[in-house]
Amino acid sequence: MAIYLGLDSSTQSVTATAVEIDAIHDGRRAILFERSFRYDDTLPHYGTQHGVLRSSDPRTVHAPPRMWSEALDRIMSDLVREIDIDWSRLRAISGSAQQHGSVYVNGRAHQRLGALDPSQPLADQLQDVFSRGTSPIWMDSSTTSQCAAIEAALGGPRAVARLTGSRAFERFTGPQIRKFAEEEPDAYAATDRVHLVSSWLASLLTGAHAAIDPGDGSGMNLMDLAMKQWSAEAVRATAPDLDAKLPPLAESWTILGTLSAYWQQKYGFPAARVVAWSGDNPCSLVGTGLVREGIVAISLGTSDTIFGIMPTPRPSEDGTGHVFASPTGAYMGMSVFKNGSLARERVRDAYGMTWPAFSAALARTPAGNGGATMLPWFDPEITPLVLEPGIRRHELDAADADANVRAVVEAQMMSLALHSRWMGVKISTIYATGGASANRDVLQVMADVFDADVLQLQTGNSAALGAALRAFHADRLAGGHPLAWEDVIAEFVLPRLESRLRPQPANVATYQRLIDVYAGREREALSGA
Ligand code: XUL
Repeated sequence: MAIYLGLDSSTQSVTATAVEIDAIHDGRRAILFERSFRYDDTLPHYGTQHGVLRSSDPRTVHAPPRMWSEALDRIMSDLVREIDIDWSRLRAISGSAQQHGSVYVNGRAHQRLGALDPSQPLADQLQDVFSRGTSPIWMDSSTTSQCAAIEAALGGPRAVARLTGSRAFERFTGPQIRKFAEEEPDAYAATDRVHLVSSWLASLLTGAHAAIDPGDGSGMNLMDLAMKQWSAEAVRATAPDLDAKLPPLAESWTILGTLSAYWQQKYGFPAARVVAWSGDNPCSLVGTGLVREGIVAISLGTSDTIFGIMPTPRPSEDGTGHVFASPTGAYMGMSVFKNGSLARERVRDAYGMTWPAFSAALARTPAGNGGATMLPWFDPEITPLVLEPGIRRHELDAADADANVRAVVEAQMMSLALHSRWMGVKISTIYATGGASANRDVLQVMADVFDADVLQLQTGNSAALGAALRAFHADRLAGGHPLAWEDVIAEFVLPRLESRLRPQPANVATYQRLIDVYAGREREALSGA
């Protein structure tokens, strides 16, 4: 029985999911365990709130790369100490990480990665390798001028979208690198390698600078999406000498190496294969089983995302969405919303509610909220682009707790529906994942707004499961026994049929009217009227 491990380094927490597979007879398949901790709770010395460091400017959001590194060390140590299984059966490990965040390291990193001392904590050995102490993450929207400069150099937003899969977005790594090079040229010059969170953590596991996979590479505005290679033009338009600082790109199923001596000697892990890491959304595509076109998934996490597979890339003409390479070898379409779980939490906390009370408020209020709506831009928003945060209420009494709960959820669902129209897919079934997908009152609003059936999956953490399944896929391929993706995911990502929520016709009719009202109010707010 082989064990495959998937790690997910997300905005607020780190998760490990292991699956067990009878590889010889293709028999037993089971999710062995899922384990998680929040950075704020377990690593409080980094001073993060919800996993991030904010500044007085709401557009700037960073996180400490040493914290992500220490979290990796910590979860690996938790696994061997607290989970009583025979770890010598671990065959391969892969990972998922929040997308776009960049890790800047100097020339010392190369040697240090290859000589990590098992008698010392990992984080202590990384004190002097970061050429930028904190990393901008996907919640950062401080690079509008850099986006404009890159788009101007490459022929405009549509040209950038056709080349890289997305127009220049504030959180994407290229604009972020450009800002660093402009504002801190010396520190940029001292940077030997610019990693993504995913490739940095993979480097720590193998003990050598790891490649970036095309799935996560698509979130940089630097990769030629059709070729899955760095675009020389985009790299040149971004920052000086960047070509020498980028890790290579390698297919998502590449075996990067094996767990280095540090992990073997310190924790007794075997020399398991380390498979290229990817972004959390590309991993979730696998972990929700969307390996063929037709179904979409909605992940309700720190960010809310909607995504589905695309056999060939069709970039969003209106500039809202993204096309990413999928770790299955195809492509994926996606739209991303920053005001996800933290916005739901803000409303819950503003009215002193628990989650059950939040659900009860949803259950006792009518679909459509009597026409009351909220534009839920607690933080600057990605989709649609809102740089000045602020919530806006229409016909909504701020003192009415129940109506505000319904308003935030309806706004999120209507925005997901409006801003995924560019994908041109008639959505009839949605797989729901992410923390808030456990809330069936929220999912009923989703079903009614989209006029689609909504199904829950066996696990809420599809990113970590997707990483574990990618490790399985790559291990079989490397061993000369490739499996079709349907066979990789079989039994692991079955939607729970008993969980099916169906749209209620009367509510669907209500939302078909309200979504136009919502779109109008959104347009008005965006035009500053
Ligand atoms: C994707 C995005 C977010 C992060 C969150 O483009 O910005 O979904 O990946 O982890």
